[in-house]
Amino acid sequence: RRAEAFAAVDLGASSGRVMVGRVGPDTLELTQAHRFPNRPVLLPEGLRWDALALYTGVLDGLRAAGRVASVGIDSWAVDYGLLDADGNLLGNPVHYRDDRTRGIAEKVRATIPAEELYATTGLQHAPFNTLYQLVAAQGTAPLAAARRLLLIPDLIAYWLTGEQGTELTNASTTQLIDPRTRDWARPLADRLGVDLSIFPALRRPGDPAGFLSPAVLEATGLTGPVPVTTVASHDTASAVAAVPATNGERFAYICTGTWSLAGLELDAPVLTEESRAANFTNELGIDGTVRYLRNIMGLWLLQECLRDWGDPDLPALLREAASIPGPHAVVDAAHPAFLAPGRMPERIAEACRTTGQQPPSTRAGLTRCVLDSLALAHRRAIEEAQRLADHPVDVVHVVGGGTRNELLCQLTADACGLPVVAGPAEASALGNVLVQARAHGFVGDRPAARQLLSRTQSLPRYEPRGDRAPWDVAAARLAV
Ligand code: ADP
Ligand code: LRH
Repeated sequence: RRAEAFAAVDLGASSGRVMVGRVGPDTLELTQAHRFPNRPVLLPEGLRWDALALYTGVLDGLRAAGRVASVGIDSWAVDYGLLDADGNLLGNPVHYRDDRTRGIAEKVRATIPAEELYATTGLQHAPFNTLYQLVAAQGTAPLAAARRLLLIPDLIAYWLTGEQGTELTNASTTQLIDPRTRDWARPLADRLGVDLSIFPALRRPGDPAGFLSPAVLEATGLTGPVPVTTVASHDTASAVAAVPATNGERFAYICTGTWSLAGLELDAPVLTEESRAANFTNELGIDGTVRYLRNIMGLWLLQECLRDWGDPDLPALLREAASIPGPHAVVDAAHPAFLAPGRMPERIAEACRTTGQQPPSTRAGLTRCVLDSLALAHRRAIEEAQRLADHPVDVVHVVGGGTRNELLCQLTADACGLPVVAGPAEASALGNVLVQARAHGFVGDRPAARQLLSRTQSLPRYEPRGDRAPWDVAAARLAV
């Protein structure tokens, strides 16, 4: 068959993009139709997503994309919009970095102990899990008026098609799904007073999700019918679907962007007490897989430093950072203390002092501290995941925007003592495209899709340098 074009709407925490993927038997080409910033807004009521600006970006992108066989949508996890009885959006979706969930996890644990929560949902303990957001919202006017809750990609799909659903991989980040049954954890929701009937029916990657509405066709200049296909709508699930592992390879992955999500693709969840204590999450992937991973603060740390410094030239800063020998000062890059925005250089310096380390005195030094800290957190997550899941690996696939940071890739290889294969940078968009292409018969199963990726994408390889002793020393400085 000849190649066909698919549009991937991929909304990340720092930018949204509409990409066009052309897929054929030996073809996988991705081009950017439109990229737009995703700028959260701090209102008096709290930190909010600008859902209308994102939707406008999506429409502009679809117009620029032109004729495609289908459209798929993925975005960051856990957040949602509420609809009233008429299907209208109730307020601006709350940002997962908003502090409304402070103290809520403790409240939830008074009803359901942490051990039981983990054994039932397999989810990491993160303050922003949808469950905690919903408990925090209990008794508020928007939730009382809401008849529907749509996760962000499902909200965009609803606006494009008029049809509603809840996509499973993203639903698995709500802390309301049982990863063994891959269905709602109903008794748990009942005990916490969370009404699951607010969620529309579950859909799975590959399921049809309606057609662009006449109004959307007119706004984008497209000619219908244009189907929307359900993809792995959690951006990290789409990114893992696009890890270019070759057949039989024993691999770990790191999805690097605003976050670093580091872990393994497994056949079954790991729900042990040890896994809970290590704060690994069991989110769902395509084809019945489990994404067993740890959330690490990621390049958010660097983004926030750059913002504080008035956005200096990144390539120059990275060149300077690369010339500094390391690792010296490091911080715990998985620590939730770094979740909120603001004052990042100072907060990192404080964290250095708290662990008895001299904070770097220059911007390049602080940049190096962030990247060394990320490399160390990557190594720790990958080592612990292998042990907790009894699943050894020989190679680390790094995907996402962070692969454009060569220093981060090299430091990750050095710290892990394993080769790093870097790319694709637009993994979420490619995973989105590949799931659509598969649903429409243009690509085979998961191994075939991965073979296609490894044949067609440019994938630089980083061999580990030096010995790991300095990394052990740096890690010891963080051990409590
Ligand atoms: P998200 O999907 O979370 O919005 P991306 O996958 O787009 O994030 O990755 C964004 C990150 O990629 C930025 O924070 C930046 O650190 C990094 N990045 C992007 N381009 C470059 C580049 N040319 N050099 C170094 N880093 C880059
Ligand atoms: C990355 C991501 C991650 C979630 C976070 C809220 O974009 O989806 O997997 O934990 O956002």
